[in-house]
Amino acid sequence: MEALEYLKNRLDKEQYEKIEKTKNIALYEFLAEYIELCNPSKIFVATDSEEDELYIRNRAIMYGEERLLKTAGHTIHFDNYYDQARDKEHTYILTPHGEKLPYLNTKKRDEGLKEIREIMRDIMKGKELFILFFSLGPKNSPFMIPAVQLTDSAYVAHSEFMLYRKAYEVFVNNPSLKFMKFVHSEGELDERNTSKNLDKRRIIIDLEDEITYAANTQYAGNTIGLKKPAFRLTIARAVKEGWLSEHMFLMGVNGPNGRVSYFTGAFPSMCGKTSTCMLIGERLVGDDLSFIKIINGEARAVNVENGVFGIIQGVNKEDDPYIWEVLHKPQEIIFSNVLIHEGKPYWTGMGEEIPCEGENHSGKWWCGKKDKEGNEIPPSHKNARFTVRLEYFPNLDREALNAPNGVKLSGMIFGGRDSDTWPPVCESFNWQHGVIMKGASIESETTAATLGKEGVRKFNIMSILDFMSVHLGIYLRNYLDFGKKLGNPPRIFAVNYFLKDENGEYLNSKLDKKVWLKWMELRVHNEVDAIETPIGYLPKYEDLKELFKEVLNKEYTREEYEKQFTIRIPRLLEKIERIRKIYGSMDNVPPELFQELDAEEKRLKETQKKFGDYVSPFSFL
Ligand code: SPV
Ligand code: MN
Repeated sequence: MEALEYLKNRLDKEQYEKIEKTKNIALYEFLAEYIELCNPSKIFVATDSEEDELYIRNRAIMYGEERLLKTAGHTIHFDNYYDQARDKEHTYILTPHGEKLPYLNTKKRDEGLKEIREIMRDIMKGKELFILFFSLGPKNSPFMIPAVQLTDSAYVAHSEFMLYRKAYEVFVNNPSLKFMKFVHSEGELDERNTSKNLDKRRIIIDLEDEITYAANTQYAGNTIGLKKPAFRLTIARAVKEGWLSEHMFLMGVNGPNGRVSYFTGAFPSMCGKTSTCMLIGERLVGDDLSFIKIINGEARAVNVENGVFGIIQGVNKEDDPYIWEVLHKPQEIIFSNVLIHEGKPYWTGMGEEIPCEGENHSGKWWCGKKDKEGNEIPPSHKNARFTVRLEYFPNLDREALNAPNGVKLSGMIFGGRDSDTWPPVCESFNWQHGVIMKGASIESETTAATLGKEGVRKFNIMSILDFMSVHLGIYLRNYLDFGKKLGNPPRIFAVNYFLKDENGEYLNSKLDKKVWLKWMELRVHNEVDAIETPIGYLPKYEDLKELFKEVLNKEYTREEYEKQFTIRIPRLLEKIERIRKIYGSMDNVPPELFQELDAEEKRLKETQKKFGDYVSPFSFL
């Protein structure tokens, strides 16, 4: 009880009592250790009360991390000009002896802990520490992972209240509660209230103690412990316990006669993840992270979160009516790294004229302004975002969001930006085929929005590569085994919204994805037939023709269908070769992976012999 004694000395009576009420000794020890290390000058403990939440909102304004905008409830937060995205380079997974992972940086545990402790010593001097309690997944459910966040950023604390389920009461009701731990400090701030010491920016993931650290950064993808730091912990925990923690949206697709079927979807960024789960007329449950567990013999899924930290670039009235509506109401919204002019937010691609002056992530801004490197600064950063609660969305499936046992998962969708290989939609033969040939084979072409060459294919297994805190082979082993435990595992689909013809023209319109979803919905209930091809099941022309008419009131021609669904054998064979090479260079890869690659290659080569390089879907009838 030394820890409790220590806390009594460091906290005001009112704050101390909130902690003491939990009777959680592990919590006392955690808090005492990090208060001693970071040495804040003031400490606030947030319960689940409205009053405590309001205190934090006000602190964000008082400390200048957020500023009020014209519309009630709207605020703006800026991150440092060089702190606009996840810092992969300075994110480390700690491993016992510094063992390497195929794609992420690792560090020897002792050394990593020593380094972060040095960086964090006295880092909160002069600052206020916020102690916060949340749950990953629905509270008091088989999915719940309780979590405690320590942060000296009122912006981070405020964001978490919008994005996660409050859980102080859960702690109070269960003194032996185990929890994940997140420690963040924005470090010293500059005159714009953004993190100053970016050279000491670190994100450290300690899988052993299930604790993460973030220092000298404010960008939410680095600092919101429950989001991406936690995700690296939950991937590892899921592998240990035999469930799935995925970088996936969760949505309900409306089927015939009031039926709703739930799908998860994994897409690399800028490949249609948000636009799919926000489709007009369907049901949003979550846009970023899902937990999937087996309950009573069924795969069931929940949204880990309770809010959206979404990309704002390109959000306009026509393409994103739901988001547009949410962003234009007087309700709690944090805009980050957009342009502010006369108290109003502006962003690239909003479909309105953008003023030629204002304030943005670079400070005072004007059209044509250049940065230190000589690059022209756009009005809003391409990764500028909005933070809101899910409850604001008119398309939210409230019941699904709050269901303690989640929803029955009917299908999983994998997609990437692919101009020339995959057809627009394809169903795998079975779980193993889908896991390997769809999920584990995702590649996505780089866009003009990222640095480097355009159109380069980047491997991104399950769109989770940035967070892959365990060895890929072990992750895949768990995935394959997960399906084996299910009598009727979710169907696995691949989609590609970016297929082009030989002249470089897109073969599909933005809205076609709705038709693919409706087709998948019918497939999971065995209500439409499909064509068996070497890469999986493709839709039949007649079914799509009917769906295009019904869903989009569009005449879908045989010619369009044939172009879109032609099996491009040379491209598919090249892809198999690339994927084989990637996994071939690793150890510990499940042998099923190579078996699936070989089998698909064989099927493709046989088809090639029979029909040539480019095979019309009609050939298989
Ligand atoms: C992503 O990049 O996948 C995001 C945003 O969802 S971040 O929180 O930065 O990870
Ligand atoms: Mn994400």
